[in-house]
Amino acid sequence: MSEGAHTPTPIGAPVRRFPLRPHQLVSDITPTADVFVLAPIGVPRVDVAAWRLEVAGLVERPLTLSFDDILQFPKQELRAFHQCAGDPRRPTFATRRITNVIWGGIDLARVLAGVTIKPGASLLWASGLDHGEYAGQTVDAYVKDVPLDEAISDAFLAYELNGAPLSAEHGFPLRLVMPGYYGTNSVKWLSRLELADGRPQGLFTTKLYNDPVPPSAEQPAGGSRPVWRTAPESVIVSPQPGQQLSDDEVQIWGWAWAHRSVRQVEVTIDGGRTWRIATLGQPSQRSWQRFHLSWIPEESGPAVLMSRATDLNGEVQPQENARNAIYNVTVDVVAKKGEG
Ligand SMILES: Nc1nc2c(c(=O)[nH]1)N[C@H]1C(S)=C(S)[C@@H](COP(=O)(O)O)O[C@H]1N2
Ligand SMILES: [Mo]
Repeated sequence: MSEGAHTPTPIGAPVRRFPLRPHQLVSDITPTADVFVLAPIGVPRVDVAAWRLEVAGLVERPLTLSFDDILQFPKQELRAFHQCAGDPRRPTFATRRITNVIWGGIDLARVLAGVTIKPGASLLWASGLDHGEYAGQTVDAYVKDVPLDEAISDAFLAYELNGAPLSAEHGFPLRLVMPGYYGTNSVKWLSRLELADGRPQGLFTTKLYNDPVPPSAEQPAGGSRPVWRTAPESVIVSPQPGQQLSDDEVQIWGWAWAHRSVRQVEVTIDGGRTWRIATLGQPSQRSWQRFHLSWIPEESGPAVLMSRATDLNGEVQPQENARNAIYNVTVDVVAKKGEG
């Protein structure tokens, strides 16, 4: 590789696109055209022949890989939910930007096997090629970090989405995917991985994407926590808001997900007074899980349906004021039987 001056990658216009509402999440695998796009700094136009991935930092043997080098590893697939945490400045606002996709690429561990990690490395930094203006500030790269141990066991380098090459918007030619983590950690247009012993000091790991943690006995002044592992969450897909139901049996169904899968979903048909345990499917790899509950409406009038997920650690979806707050659907029941 030539060591010439670094020409900044040309950047196209920013894109923010969120096509689907919860009741539109009808397929298990979200079609690529319906996958949200978050490129707030802009979409880099990468010349794949000149593109390189550097692996550096606390390693004995730094690496520089071309796209052809990446393609030499046998291709793997990863089914995983893909969720945007929402505006980092509004951590308690639920946006429900959720999809479920199939990534094609390789486990990060395949690449790290070649570098020999030095003692003390605890975080993996990932840099994207986008640069420009974000929230009134100038940034020269999108840089994120994730815990190294979990990156070694879980992280994926993706060059395909749902069986087709990654589009420019989704991170061409290569992106990081941290399954079970909020989408912000899955750095697109990946150019550099660095193993480090502390957090990077950029905008996206300091001022942004750190949730406030309330004061506690251990931390009297309170603190902050990186937006990493996905909190338990669920949405009802059907029935949809405003739908008219009769008193025939209906299937209430939807999706539930969490960092390391959901162990229980409960559904209420009376606005939260009583909860019933829904039937819950197993995740395929790191995908979301389908839940369903059959219900025979009895009384005419509006009914408020909600679902709430519990993850493997026993953490339950909160009612409100949270990114993963419970979603509700009001339906209109018109009963035929037993009415005058
Ligand atoms: N380089 C880079 N990677 C990025 C971002 C970004 O702005 N720049 N946005 C992140 C955020 S906030 C999300 S939610 C996901 C969105 O991925 P998608 O557009 O492919 O759906 O990419 C993440 N990776
Ligand atoms: Mo996001």
